[in-house]
Amino acid sequence: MEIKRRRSVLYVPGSNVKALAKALRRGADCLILDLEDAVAPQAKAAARQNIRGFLRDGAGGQGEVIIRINALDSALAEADLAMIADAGADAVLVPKINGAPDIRSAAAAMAAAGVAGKTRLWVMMETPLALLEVARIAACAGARSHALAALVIGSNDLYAELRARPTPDRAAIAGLLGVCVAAARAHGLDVIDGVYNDFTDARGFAAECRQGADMGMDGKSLIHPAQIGICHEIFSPDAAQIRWAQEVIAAFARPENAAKGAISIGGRMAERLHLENAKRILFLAGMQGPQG
Ligand code: 1VU
Repeated sequence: MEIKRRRSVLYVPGSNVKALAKALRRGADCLILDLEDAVAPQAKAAARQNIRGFLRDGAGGQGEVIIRINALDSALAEADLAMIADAGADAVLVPKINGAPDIRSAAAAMAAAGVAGKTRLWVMMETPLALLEVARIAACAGARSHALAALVIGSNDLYAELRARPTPDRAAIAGLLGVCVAAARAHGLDVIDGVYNDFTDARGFAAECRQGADMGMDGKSLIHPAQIGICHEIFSPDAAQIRWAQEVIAAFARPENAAKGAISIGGRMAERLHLENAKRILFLAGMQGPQG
């Protein structure tokens, strides 16, 4: 399975030339250049041109660049995809999907527009229907071209559509987030937590990052560069996790453990199934290649 570092996923409005100009230098693992909600209707065409320029001149760094297009059933998506076909991107993020048929439609629209097959598909999980259908959506993973790679939680839309109230513990949506993580894990996808709107509230943001990381989220959607440092701190493996991973890998590599499925490490059981997680931890810590 491909492992990507996707701890921090920063939205940058395609219409904000100033923010785009410095976006790569901010240090986020991934950038989502937005053509949808962050861009006013009269600014869509200019935003496309800005992003085209960014992709041609600025991209190509270490992280992934993802373009969030307008909804597939809008009059805008075709032009968004035509621009991406021309300029290239690592992935296309499709909003407002409701079920597995939308995944197939999105991949077909990308192909029809001439978007390269290696361009991945990311989808927003932001409608009640999508949340109810997430197992079938995630099961669309595995396509050879325009492969589904990540689920991105759209918590602002979700709260609004559920008529739920946001609270610090996210009680209204926590169960749904857990199901998204399970669906992603079942089909080898990454899952990126939603945004925290108050970018001046570092303490509240850190608490929400911790909650997401504890749940199994691979990273967090960000709206402001000030959120990147805290996000990296919380979504990166800590010293104890790294030590555990090194011990698990070293222990299973010993000849006397070659035929064992479960061993004791410092009085705690480790099973072979922990090996993959241990390799992932070392990769995320920058201490090992993606293949282990
Ligand atoms: O110091 P500089 O002047 O060079 O730069 C400013 C500003 O341009 C930059 N900055 C950003 N750069 C990249 N990406 C960003 N998202 C971003 N935000 C700001 O940072 C420097 C300091 O900025 P600031 O503190 O003065 O903040 P502003 O008033 O400029 O901007 C605040 C908002 C909230 C408007 C801005 O951060 C923003 O537009 N964020 C992204 C909004 C967005 O993309 N919304 C849609 C995704 S959320 C969603 O749909 C839910 C799923």
